[in-house]
Amino acid sequence: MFKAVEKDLINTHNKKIESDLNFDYEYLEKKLRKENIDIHEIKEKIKRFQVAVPTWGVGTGGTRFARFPGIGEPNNIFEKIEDCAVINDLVGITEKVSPHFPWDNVSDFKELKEFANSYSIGFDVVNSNTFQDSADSELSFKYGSLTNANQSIRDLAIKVNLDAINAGITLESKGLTVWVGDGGNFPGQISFSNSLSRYIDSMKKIYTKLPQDWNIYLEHKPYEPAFYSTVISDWGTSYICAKELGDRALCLVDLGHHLPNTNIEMIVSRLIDLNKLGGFHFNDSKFGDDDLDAGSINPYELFLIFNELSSASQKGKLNQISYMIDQSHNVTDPIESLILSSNEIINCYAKSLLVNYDILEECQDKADPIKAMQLLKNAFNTDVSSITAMARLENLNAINPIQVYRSLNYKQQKSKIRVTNKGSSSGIV
Ligand code: LRH
Ligand code: MN
Repeated sequence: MFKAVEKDLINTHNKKIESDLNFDYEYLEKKLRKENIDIHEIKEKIKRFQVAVPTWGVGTGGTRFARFPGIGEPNNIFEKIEDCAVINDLVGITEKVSPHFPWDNVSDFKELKEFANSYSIGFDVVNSNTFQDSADSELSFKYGSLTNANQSIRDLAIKVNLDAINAGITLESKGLTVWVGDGGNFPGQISFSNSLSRYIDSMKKIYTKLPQDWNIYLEHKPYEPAFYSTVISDWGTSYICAKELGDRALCLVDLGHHLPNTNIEMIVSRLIDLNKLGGFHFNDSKFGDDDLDAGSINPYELFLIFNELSSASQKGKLNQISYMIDQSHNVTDPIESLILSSNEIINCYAKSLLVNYDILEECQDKADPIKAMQLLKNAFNTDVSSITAMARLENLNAINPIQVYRSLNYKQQKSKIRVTNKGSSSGIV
């Protein structure tokens, strides 16, 4: 660790602001002690939290209209891992990256594993891409991948997933996320029934090839790229398919994959009770699958999701959950956005640890909504930044990661050695 950002540089910055942090931390310690909350216990839990960074998130993202790459952009998986290591050296909670195949394909995955090791970066759940055609492919996923009416195209989509698993085995990953954009743009275009049974049939062929210690994560999404019907459009369909596949098939909740005003925290509670919650793609949105920075639009919703996770965890109902970020950074430096997003996520987790869930349940059973709301709002309105910063300091990471990052002039430095692609192409990556 600290190959991307020197430990001494971080230490120098921390020294200048450590006393302010101690002041804030001691003040919060006293405040929480009055509520019988042990700040140290929370800090230790914070130190064990990890969220994976998407390799496709460190390059500037775009929309169908345009993508405006910044300077010093990473152009391949090795440069992307360098950037992910910068984030982790500064925040300490993003030790793993979630790769995407074939976007991150290399000729030697062992070499990639060693390269990442040299930065103390590991590999979390891998993602398969059957929503784009590879340049040399005769067959196309234009009319679907795992659900395509053409068996050879379904077989190709299955192969893309098995190749992702093989890459992941070398990278010591323990899971595969399958998101398919399969669907139709017009009434009558696809058979709702046949496409679903073809999906389950194809996924069974992938599931049987899953290493015994792996999980497969089914990611639902209501629309885009299909704009009339999507085969795996909601959590219910995802749950039915995961149940059909087996115990190691779980549901992944991408926060942006819900229609406006959907109560996502209730979906999380349902999937926990159904023992099928497997993971998250954290981001935020105002309208559609905007892939904005987590906690940037609706941080209270992110808190309420952790509220369900922490109350279930305290009741021993929570499986091992894969926390990942899935964002598209169109107008910011992706490294800064990922630093801020990881901080928003861990702050919401920390706030959820301030809630006394036994008292909350009493309020619910006594039909006292005001007291229940106050319990949640008090926790949400508590500034926990001194706890998450103290956890970073004690892990030798940066108290103020953005300040240290900006002092590096990192992208300027990288622009001297990395190829810069001029012009604004379109597309999310
Ligand atoms: C689909 C999605 C999926 C990824 C892709 C980059 O919208 O959320 O998780 O494969 O974005
Ligand atoms: Mn996603």
